[in-house]
Amino acid sequence: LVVFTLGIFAGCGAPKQDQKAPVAKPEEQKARVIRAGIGLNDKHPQYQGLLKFKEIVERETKGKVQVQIFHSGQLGDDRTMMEALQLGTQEMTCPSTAPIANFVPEFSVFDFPFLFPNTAVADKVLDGPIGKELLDKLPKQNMIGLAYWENGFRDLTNSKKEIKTVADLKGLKIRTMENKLHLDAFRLLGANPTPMPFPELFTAMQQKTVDGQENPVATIYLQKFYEVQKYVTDTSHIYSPFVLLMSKKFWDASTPEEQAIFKKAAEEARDYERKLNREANAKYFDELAKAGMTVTKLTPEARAEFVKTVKPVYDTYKEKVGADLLARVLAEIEKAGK
Ligand code: KDG
Repeated sequence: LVVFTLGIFAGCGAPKQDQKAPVAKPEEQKARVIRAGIGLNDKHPQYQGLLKFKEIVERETKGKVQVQIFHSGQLGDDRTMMEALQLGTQEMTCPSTAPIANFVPEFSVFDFPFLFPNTAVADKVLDGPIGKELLDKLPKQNMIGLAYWENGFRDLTNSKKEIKTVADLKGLKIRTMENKLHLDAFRLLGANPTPMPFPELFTAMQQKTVDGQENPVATIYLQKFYEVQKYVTDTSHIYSPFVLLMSKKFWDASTPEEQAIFKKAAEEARDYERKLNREANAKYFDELAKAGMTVTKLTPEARAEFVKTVKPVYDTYKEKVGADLLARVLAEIEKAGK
């Protein structure tokens, strides 16, 4: 009896011999999904930029490609997400160039301290031939670089004391991104730097595992770092570009028309993200003061001392990024500034 009953149930589920799998008409085919993950939260211009990217891609592909956005490190930290892109288990992310340098070392060339004089010059270099030359190195790492977005000029915060000069940094435990050049720059400044993924940072500051960190003002304000940090100084020591990255697996599985849409959407959303980001970075210093932080502006002399103290990384990292590449970046900056 048991065997008989099981036989009946098994028979129910089995497809009939003559039954064919239904063929979906093109418009009924399931949409392909881009899961885009970032470390920052949904208040940051980077998230707004991704919403713009989503809007363009979904409209132009007539819904055939859908974009889902995951903020606040829900899909992991920058390194984990880039590894997922390489494997094809996640489709997009948008890290700073600093963690990308762990995959393509040349990306550190944009992270030299006090390199870009302003955002207009940064745009010219990044959106020009050198920027493209670096993006073209990503496919070898199974990633596609769609466009440079902006994180911005990084400023310094801490919970211990006001930083007016290089000497004030002595011994402070500062979280940096996972990038050797950043670590060395902070060692030269006399700090005690420690690399840490972004999603762990807030708790580390709250629990005083680190004294301070450095990020653009938009991040400091929008991530509410003022709740756990007392002092902010406008060091602007490094300009951080973002790179909008796509998994090469997903890119290769897309039609040339779709690829063109991704590229165009990445660039349109870039202009929007940069605009919002610049507005945010201009306005949030005042907000940080209102939120109770002590805001310190470096005197020209103090700034000159910061510039001089970190200068040796230009020698140490020249060979690592390529002396020729660094020279060309410096020449482009010179040209763009004129
Ligand atoms: O979403 C991007 C962030 O994860 C990260 O790149 C932000 O500048 C950053 C940092 O300090 O980690």
